[in-house]
Amino acid sequence: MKDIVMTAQTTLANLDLTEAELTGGTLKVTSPIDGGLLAEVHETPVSEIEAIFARSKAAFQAWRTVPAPRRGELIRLLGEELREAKDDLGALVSWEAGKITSEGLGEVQEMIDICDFAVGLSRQLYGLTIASERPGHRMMETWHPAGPVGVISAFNFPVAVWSWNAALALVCGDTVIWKPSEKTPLTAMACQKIFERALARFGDAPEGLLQTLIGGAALGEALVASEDVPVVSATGSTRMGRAVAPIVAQRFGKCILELGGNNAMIVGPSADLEMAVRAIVFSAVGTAGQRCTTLRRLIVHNSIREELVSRLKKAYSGLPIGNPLAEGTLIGPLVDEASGAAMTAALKAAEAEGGTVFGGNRVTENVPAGVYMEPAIVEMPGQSDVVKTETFAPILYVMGYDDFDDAIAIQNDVPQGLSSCVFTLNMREAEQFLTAAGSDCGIANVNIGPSGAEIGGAFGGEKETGGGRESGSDAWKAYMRRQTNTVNYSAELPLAQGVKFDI
Ligand code: UN1
Repeated sequence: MKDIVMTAQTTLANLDLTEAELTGGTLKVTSPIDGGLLAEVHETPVSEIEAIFARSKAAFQAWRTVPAPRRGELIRLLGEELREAKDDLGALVSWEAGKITSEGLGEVQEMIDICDFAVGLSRQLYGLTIASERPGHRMMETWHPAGPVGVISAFNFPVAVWSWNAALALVCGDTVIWKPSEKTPLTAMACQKIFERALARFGDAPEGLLQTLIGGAALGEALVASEDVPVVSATGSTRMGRAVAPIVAQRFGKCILELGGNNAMIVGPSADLEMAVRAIVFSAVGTAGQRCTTLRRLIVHNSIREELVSRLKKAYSGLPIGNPLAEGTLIGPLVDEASGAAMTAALKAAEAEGGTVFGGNRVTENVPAGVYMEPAIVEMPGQSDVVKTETFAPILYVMGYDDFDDAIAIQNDVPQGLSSCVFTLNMREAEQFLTAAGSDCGIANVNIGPSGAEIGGAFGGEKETGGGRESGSDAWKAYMRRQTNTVNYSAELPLAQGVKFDI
C-alpha cells in the first residue's frame, strides 16, 4: 500500500495542493480504499462565513453586468483546465470517494461536458416575446442573474454535481459558494485551484466568484439560512432535504433539491436479456451501489424471472471486487463503516420481511483495509418496507409481476421518484411506460439502465427526490430570476382587460 499512498501524495501535489494546506488541520480526510489518512485539512472558521457571503455578494454586483458570452469564456477556460487535470482529478476522486479508475475519470469527463454545454448556453439565455393584447405594446420575458448560489454536494459525485451547478450558475451571472461533503474536501480544494487557474487566464474577474466552505454541518446550516444566498442547490439524502427546504422556503429563497432515489427496472417478457443483464449489473453494482441513480429494484415478468435471476447470480459471482485503482476492478469500497453496517442491516431486515439473500457478505481477503462488500441480490415476495427505503449500497431487490400495469404500479409505489427504466422490445409497453400513466420519475428510460445519465438532459426527480432539475435542458432557469417586461411604444395608455380609468 505504501506505493499507492505515495501516488496519492503525487496526485495532490500535481493538483497544486500544498503541504501547508494538507497538514495540521482539524478535518481528517481518509481514503475509503484502505482507511489511510490522506490529509488533515483546515476548516473554514464559522466566524468567517459572513465575510464570505459579503464577498460573494460584492462579486455578484460586478459579475452580473459582464456579458454572458464573456462569462462563458471563463467556463470555456475551466473546461480546458479540467481536460488538463483530468487524470489527476479523476485519481483523486478514486482516492477520496473510492471510485474505480474509469468512473473517477468519467466523473471528470462529466464536468468537461457540462462546461462545453454551459459555454454554448452563455449565448442562449433566451427569453420569450409574447403577444400583447394592447396596441402599440410589446411584451417579453428577460432572464437576469439571481445572486450568490449555495451548492451543497455529496461524497458520491464529489466534483461532477458541483460542476453542473457551478458552470451553469457562473454563465448565468451568479456567484457560487460551495459546501462539499466533509468526506471529500480534497477534490473540492483541487477544483478551487483548477478554477483559479482558469480565472488567472481569464483576467479581469471580480474576486470571490467561487468560494469553498471546508468543514462540518455548521457551515452548511449558515449557507442555507443566509438571506444573501437566494438559490440553494443541495444534493444528498431526503433527510437532509427535509431539513434544508423549510429553512430556504421560510426566507423565500429557491431550492434545487436532488435527494434520494430508489430506482427500478421493469423487465418484460420480450426483453433482450443479454442487454438487460449488462445494464442491470452496471447500474446495480457500479460505484458500489452509491449513485443516486443506482438500480435498486428489479421488477421482472414471472415467465422470465428464474432465468434472469440465475444469469444475474452467475454474473455477480465473477465480479472483481477490490482496490478501485487496480486494473480490472469493477467494485470498489463503500465510503465508510457506517455504510457497510447499513447494508448489512438492510439485508437482515429484508430477510425478516421474507427475502432470500444472495451475496452481501463483507470481503476481507485480497482487498485493502476498507469496507468491501459483495453486491447482493435479494428475491422478495413483495415490495415491503425495506424495499421502499433507499440504502446507499449495492443491494438489488427482485420482485415478480404478471401484468404490465401492475409492474408500473410497483415501480411507482415508493416515496422516491428519481430514475426508472423498462427493458422490452414491445413498443406498446415501451410507450406506455413514458406516458402520464407510466413512470412517475424524473428520468424514464427504455432499454437503458437508470444510471449514467448524459448531461444534456435535465437531471432530477419527483416526490421525495425533491423536484429539482440540474444539468442540461432548461435547468439553467433555476439559477436566474425571470422578469416580464411590457413596453408601450404608442402615444396612448390603454389598460389591460379593457379597464377604464380616465382622469
Ligand atoms: C448522483 O448520483 O448524485 O446519472 C448523480 C448518473 C450520473 C449522475 C449521478 N450522471 O448516474
